[in-house]
Order: sequence, then C-alpha cells, then structure tokens
Amino acid sequence: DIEKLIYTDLLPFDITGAPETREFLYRVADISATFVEKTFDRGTKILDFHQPEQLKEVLDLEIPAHPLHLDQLLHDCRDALKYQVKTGHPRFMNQLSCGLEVISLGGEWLTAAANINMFTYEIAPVFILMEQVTMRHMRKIIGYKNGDSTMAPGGSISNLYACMVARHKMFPQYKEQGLRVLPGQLVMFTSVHSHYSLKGAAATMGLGTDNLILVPVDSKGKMIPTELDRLIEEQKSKGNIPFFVCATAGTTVMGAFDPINAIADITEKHKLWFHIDGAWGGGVLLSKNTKHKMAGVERSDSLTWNPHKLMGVLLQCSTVHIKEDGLLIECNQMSADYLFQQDKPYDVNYDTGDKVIQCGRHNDIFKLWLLWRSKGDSGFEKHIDHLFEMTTYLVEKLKANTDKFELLNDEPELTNVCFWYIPYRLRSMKAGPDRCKILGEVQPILKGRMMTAGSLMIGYQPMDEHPNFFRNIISSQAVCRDDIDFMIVELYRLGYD
Ligand code: ABU
Repeated sequence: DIEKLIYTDLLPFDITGAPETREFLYRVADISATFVEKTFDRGTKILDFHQPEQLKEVLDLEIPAHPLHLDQLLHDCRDALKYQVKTGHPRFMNQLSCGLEVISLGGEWLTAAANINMFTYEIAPVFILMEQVTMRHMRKIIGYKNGDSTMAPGGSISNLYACMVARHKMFPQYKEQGLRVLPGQLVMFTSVHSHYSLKGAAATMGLGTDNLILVPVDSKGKMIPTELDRLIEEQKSKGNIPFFVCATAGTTVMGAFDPINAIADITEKHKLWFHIDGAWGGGVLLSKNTKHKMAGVERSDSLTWNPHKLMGVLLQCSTVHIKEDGLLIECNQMSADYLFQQDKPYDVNYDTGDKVIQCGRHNDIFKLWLLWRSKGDSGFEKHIDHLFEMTTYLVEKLKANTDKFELLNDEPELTNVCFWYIPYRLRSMKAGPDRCKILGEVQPILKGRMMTAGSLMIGYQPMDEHPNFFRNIISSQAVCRDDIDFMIVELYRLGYD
C-alpha cells in the first residue's frame, strides 16, 4: 500500500524503495492506459468543458509548501486527464494533429524515462543513430540524394531553419558580420494562404513582415506561379534582393498544394532558394495514391514535414530536410567547447547538436521511429490511404445533404473539408450580405454547442471574403464511416434552429 508514502520513500531517496517506485509507476501507467481506453470509447465525451474560472475551482493547482502524499499525486494525475480534451477521440476533428497512436505513445513513455538531451552522441548514442537513419529514410522518400535534416520543436521553427540556411547560402558572412554584409533589402515570397510562421520567420530574421511578399492564390487556394514571377521581377526592379520562395504543400485551412514544378521553374530561373512547407501535407509522399500531389518535390532545396500531423506521431514531431549537406552545421555551428570537444574518443560528426539553434533539444525521434517500425512503409501507405478514403466519404455525405451543408471546396486536395452548416431559418433566405452575416455568426454558436455537448469538435475560421466556416480535419486512424455519419446527424441535432 503506497498511498501514504511521499517522494522520499521512492528511489533514489530511499535505496530500498524499488518495489514502491515500481508500484507508483504502474499506477501512473494505469491512469494513462485508462485514459487511452476512454479516448477510443465513443460513449465517452471528447471533453468536459468548463470555463477557466470554473476549472480553477474544481482543480487544486496550487504549489504546496510541503510534500504531498502519493495518493494525492495519483489523484492529481487522474484529475489532469479528466478535464483534458481527448484529442485522440474519433470525433475530435479540430486540429491538424488528431489521434492517439498507441505505439507512438509507448515510445514517448520510454523517451521520458531515458530523459536525454539530443545534442551529442556521448549522451544519446542510440537516439542520435535512430534519428540519422530515419531522417535519411525521409530524404530518400523526398528524392534528395544526400542532404541533411534535423528535428525541430514544431513546423514554424522548421520553416525558420530553412530561411536561415537559405540566407546563409547566399550571404555566408552574415553569420559573423550581421546585417551590414547585406547589399540591400532581402525579400521572401510565399502565398497569401501560407502558414503564419513565414511571417514570423521574416520578423525573426530581421527582414520585417513587410518584406514577406504574399503571392495571390487561385480559387482552390494554390499559389499562382505567374504572379510569383511578376512579384519577383517587381521586387528586383525596386532594388530589393529576393532570396527565398516558400511553396505550401497542404495549406492550413483549405489543404491546397501549390504547383511545385511550376514554382521550381521560376526559382531556378531567378536562382532563388526553393523551400516547401509540407508540415501538413508532407505525409502524402508515403502513398503511391497521393504522392503525385507533391510531384517535383525533389527539385526543392528544403522541405518541412511534420510527422505529428498526417502520420499521427505524438506531438511534437517536426522535421526539416535540406538538400545540400553541410549547410545546417555551417549556418548554426557555435562550437561550444564544453559540449562539442573535437578530441572525443569517437567520430564527433555524430555530435549533431551544433547544427541547430537550440542547446537543449528534446528527443522526438523514438516515438516516430517506433511507429514506423510497427507499420513499415506499407503500413504508412495504408494509414494515409485510410485518411483520404474517410475524407472522400465525408465529402459525399455533405454533397448528399446540400440543404443543410454548403461546401467551400468541392474537391479537397487533402483531408481538410471546409463547409458551412446552414440552419433551418437560412435555408430559404436569398444569398447576399444579410445571409452571409448570419452564416458567419451561426458557425461559432454551433461550435459552442459542440463543446458543451462534448460530442464533436471541429474548428472554424473566416478566410478572405468568406464568413466563418468549419474546417474538418481527418488525421486520426480512429475515424471510421460511422463517425462521419454521426457527425452529420449531430451537427443537424445541435444546429436544428
Ligand atoms: N501548425 C498549424 C496547426 C494548426 C492546426 O492544427 O489547426
């Protein structure tokens, strides 16, 4: 019975405390396993929504002056999960990263137990090698013959790495001498529908957000290549220095793929760095049925690809791949003597920590590697195909209910399905600004009802001239046809008026 013990009764404080330590960890694991079971139980709510002030009342979050008993800590663990959104629930379709891959979870548990920092082979021998092998496998899938890669804390930082490396390639003296080596204003290009991290990168890199030039998109949300070419010429004629173009493979809201080959022709013509933000869509490369969406990917200079999205790896798991080997280290190396000694008793090329701008780096590889080992390439192909099959089914269902739903994108390129729910009172109303205004007000109300009911979660946003609409994401292996049937009926039930 461990309930009345405190932390000093466990290892390493009490060296006879191994049985109690094991028991405590089993109980934590049991809480975790119970949460996993509930996550996949369709009879359980996705969330038990409380307003922040209410939640503060039901949870005891204060830091105590003195040690708490283990039974209180186990109670705290249960409570923490009780009010947590179950992002692996089959009816959670709110984010690009939905689902809960159990094998990946196992990897993450052990990652926490190993508790290593990914800067040197000395500290993380197995995980450094694992990362090297997995990144090489990903570059092979992309079509880069050599190159280099790193894992980063999220797609935004991966995109920032690509920008930094691109600037380094053009102005290697920038690293030592800073802004004064630049002969003029650097400008970069991406589409108006690209991820906001590109704006963040322009600000962080010292360009300023005004020097991120936003290229118009067509009605499907794809960058218009002739507009890119025109805007590059326009910037050159102003005396500015274009250096970086980012295409998006899977835009955040509409899931559109920019035309990679047409953009590559333009970046080659102007000799610009060509980056692809495939944080969301990169996973399509894993299936022969979907990889054509990124045809020409091997012509890029760098690619962001987040396995924590379409591939379902646990958060966080983001990768950036650079076609030219050596650039990441050249750009970021600071040679700290206390970590990256050159006279260590092994090949110090395995000390990959100096390629990145972080010092401390989380081990994000084990949960990816273990999941990929479990599925193999063929399992991941099935995984991707399943997501697309479910998406097709949802689109068919929405098209069969045009009185209640209106699609924004009739033929989604990814698993983003964008639609409006049309409440009863709007069904006979003429199109125009009044209807549009009400339509934009209805979707957040319906979202609020979903959260209160805890039965469904779908994100919404306005975009361009469009009022608020739902963006449904299928990125979980748990989603099946019944969940989609349920969604249609539930939206109708919650939005009956
Ligand atoms: N990095 C984009 C994630 C946004 C989303 O899940 O909707």
